[in-house]
Amino acid sequence: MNDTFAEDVLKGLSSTPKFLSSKYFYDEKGDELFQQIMNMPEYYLTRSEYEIFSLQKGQLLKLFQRNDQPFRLIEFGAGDGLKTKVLLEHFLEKKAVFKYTPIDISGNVLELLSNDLQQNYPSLSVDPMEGEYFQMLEKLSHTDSTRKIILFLGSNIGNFGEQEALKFLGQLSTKLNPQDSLLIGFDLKKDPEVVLNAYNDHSGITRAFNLNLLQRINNELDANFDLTRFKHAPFYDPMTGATKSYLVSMQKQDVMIASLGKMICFEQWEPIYMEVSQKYDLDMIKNLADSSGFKVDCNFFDCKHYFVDSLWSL
Ligand code: AVJ
Repeated sequence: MNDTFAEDVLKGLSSTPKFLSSKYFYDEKGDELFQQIMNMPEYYLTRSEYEIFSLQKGQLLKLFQRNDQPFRLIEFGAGDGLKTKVLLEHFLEKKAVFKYTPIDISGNVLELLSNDLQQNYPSLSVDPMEGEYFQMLEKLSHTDSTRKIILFLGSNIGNFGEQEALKFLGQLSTKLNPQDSLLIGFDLKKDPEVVLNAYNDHSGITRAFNLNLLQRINNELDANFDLTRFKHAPFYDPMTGATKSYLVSMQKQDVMIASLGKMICFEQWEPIYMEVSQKYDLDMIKNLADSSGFKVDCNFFDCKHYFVDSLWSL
């Protein structure tokens, strides 16, 4: 586990241009900072999806249940499940027959979520799986033929960028049965100022979230990044919809990563590419579905049309 982290850091910081993978943001401190991000006034994504679920949970249940069939809700990367709870609560109230399977690579996250759900909804059947998404789907397919509804929410797909998203979804489509569906959350193109502010908040939480990855490298790989010498710089390109975050070295400097025995040299104003948060429009979404083996059944929007949860089938 730590080995891949070390390898990926070494690879990214030895490349031109330098990059780090946003999947490494989420150590304990990173989890905490992301919680804070979701509560910031600028970070509209969480609230938009929460609104979609609150106002359209009835319609979603109808589509998930079809002719009163049982189903299994499988959530990729569930986190604290705050938004999902809106659905779970409603489905229980309507006496729907379903199981909830959060999948996550962090056993810790899963245990917190499962305990919390059992406490709050004793009648809910929770069946968590710890591991990689596709491996766990594969495992399930041997033991269970119940209709699967995959939840991939919160614009998590945005971190893949367009090409990687295509690859991921193409693979996913081969792991599903004809009756299965995918509910996937996309952040939509909108006023560039609104997008940019979500990644450049006034309180500096997103800045801290990015810098925390350098701190993590200091902690886990015995490096000596001076966090005050890097500037958080996010950009939104309204044409491609890519929001990219960089940490830019404010001066020429050398950083030692002791456990790798590696010196990393920065020129003044040299960036480290940290994250992409891809924004979509409806044409891009339709193209993505078509070219990955899905079709779009139905789109669920919030009132402002900031965000869409798109229901796909094969
Ligand atoms: C968890 C990928 C949905 O890209 O909006 C939030 C992560 N990064 N602020 C996003 C994130 C900076 C977030 N996702």
